Amino acid sequence: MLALYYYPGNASLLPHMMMREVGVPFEMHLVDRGKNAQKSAQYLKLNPNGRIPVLVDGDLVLFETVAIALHLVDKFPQAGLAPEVGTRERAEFYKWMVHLTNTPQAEYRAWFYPHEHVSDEAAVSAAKKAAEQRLYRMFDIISEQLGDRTWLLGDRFSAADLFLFMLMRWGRGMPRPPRMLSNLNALGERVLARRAVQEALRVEEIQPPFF
Ligand SMILES: N[C@@H](CCC(=O)N[C@@H](CS)C(=O)NCC(=O)O)C(=O)O
Repeated sequence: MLALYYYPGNASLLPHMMMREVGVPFEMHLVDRGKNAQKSAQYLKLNPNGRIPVLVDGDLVLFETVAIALHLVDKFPQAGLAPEVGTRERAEFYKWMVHLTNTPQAEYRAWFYPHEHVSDEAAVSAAKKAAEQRLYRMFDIISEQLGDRTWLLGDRFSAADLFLFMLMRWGRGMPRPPRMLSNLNALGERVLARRAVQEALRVEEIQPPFF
């Protein structure tokens, strides 16, 4: 049985939505951030970085959201969450998954945890503002790349769209949230309309606004 270590709305939401898309049975274990459980000795055995999520698949223990996502697309190819291996579309899929994780997702760390990026307490709010400006630029570029396509890969829905939805959600409290870009907003609505996504949000007790 697959087991996901999660906290509502955290990066665990991507594998959670994916497993609901697949329709596979899985267990969910709450990592109680209110009690800093992600830094507990027990959790650090699963992820020595003390970060969420972790996926346990038998004796395989995986950390890193995108590694988990890629493992799920490979393990459940019938779910069609990624194009076929070796195709041009698959390469585009890799591009988006890697871009989303090492560009906006990484930048969000600087926005959510600006104190980790500066040694001077007085510089924290400037560091957050700078991260915000970089995030705006990143979402502008994603929006330009998306253009009038339905999904990041064009006509084909993939896990990359779920990933983008989660990242848009994280920015919902910014003065200029990603949804203000009309094509991103439309993609967000399309993702939100999926039954698997609604189920994941319901189970995590996430309330509107969703993104
Ligand atoms: N690169 C990691 C980042 C994970 C990450 O930053 N998770 C956040 C929640 S979204 C977390 O665990 N924050 C709590 C902490 O850092 O103590 C991944 O993609 O899995």
